[in-house]
Amino acid sequence: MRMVFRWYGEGNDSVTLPQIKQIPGVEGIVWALHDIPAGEVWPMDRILQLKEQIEGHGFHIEVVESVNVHEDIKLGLPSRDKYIDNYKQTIENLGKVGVTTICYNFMPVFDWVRTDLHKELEDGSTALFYEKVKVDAMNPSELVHKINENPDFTMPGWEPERLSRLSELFEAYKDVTEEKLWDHLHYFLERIIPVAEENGIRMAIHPDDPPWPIFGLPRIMTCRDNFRKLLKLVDSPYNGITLCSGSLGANPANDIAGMVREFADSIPFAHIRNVRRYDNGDFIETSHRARDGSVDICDIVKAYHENDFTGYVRPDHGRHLWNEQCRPGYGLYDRALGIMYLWGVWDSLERTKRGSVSC
Ligand code: DNO
Repeated sequence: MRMVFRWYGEGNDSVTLPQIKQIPGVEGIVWALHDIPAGEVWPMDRILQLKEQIEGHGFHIEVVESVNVHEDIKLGLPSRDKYIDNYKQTIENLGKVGVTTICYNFMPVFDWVRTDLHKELEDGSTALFYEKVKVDAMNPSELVHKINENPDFTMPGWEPERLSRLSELFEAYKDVTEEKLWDHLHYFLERIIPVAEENGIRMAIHPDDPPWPIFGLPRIMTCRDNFRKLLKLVDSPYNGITLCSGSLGANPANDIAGMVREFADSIPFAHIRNVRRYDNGDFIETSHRARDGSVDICDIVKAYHENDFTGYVRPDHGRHLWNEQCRPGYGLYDRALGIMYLWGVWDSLERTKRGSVSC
């Protein structure tokens, strides 16, 4: 398990590289050029700039999260070829600087969705919360109306330029069934995986969060069967998964440790975090500790350990602790605590395996 930490870049993140340096065992920074719109090529000079900055603090830049996929590719529009060519060029550029893993997602329009970014937990900390009835009640036109009424209405993962095109996008997705979305993913992967392969980069798709359709839009990266299907679309070690225990954990039917055991060789990158599910379909993010949420983080780490996992791992969304002002879910403290929990489980498994006192 190779520990990495997501960082949004200078001026864009409350956490600093020197702070990350003091978290035990973090070897690399998970990064992206967040200001480059989906569909555009990541310029080499910008990549090199960030490389120098991150490496200057003793971290590697092997993991990128994410290179976002243009909506026209997900929609299967004729213009997709142009954006796929740009995507290939970005893969090549990233290959030149030693990137080995690219995380991406194939969620129509929205990335992760929550209804409350600062819901208070019983210990006084706050965390991201999803209230199912609220999202279920929001149909596309209501959503568009809400955004038109309040142009500042936004959520993390909702890129402003996508929001301004929201009604147009809902209209465009009207006829995109799950089956069509699969076809569009297939088309994309058939073209980019050979390029990833040539450049030594493993593509790792992120599950949909939450792992079910929202606002009438299809979502397909949701469960074990669908990951099986994904891996068959293009049979290559470069076609892989970012297994996110928190995203998949929102659905009680997902046996995440089982997925780790089945897909271990196809998981270059793991996101490990916990969520607490409620019977009505709501969920809240908790500390990483197994007993604080509904996801058995210990068993998940055990499953990676059994498979001698040498891929990258990052803690994922954390709670906001001790009045920390940070990007929702991306503070320093709870993610650092999460890392120590993951190392604790991992090191004790190592010790048991080796039967020695040293980890
Ligand atoms: C949330 C993240 C996601 C992820 C993208 C990958 O915190 O896990 O936003 O970065 O879905 O493309």
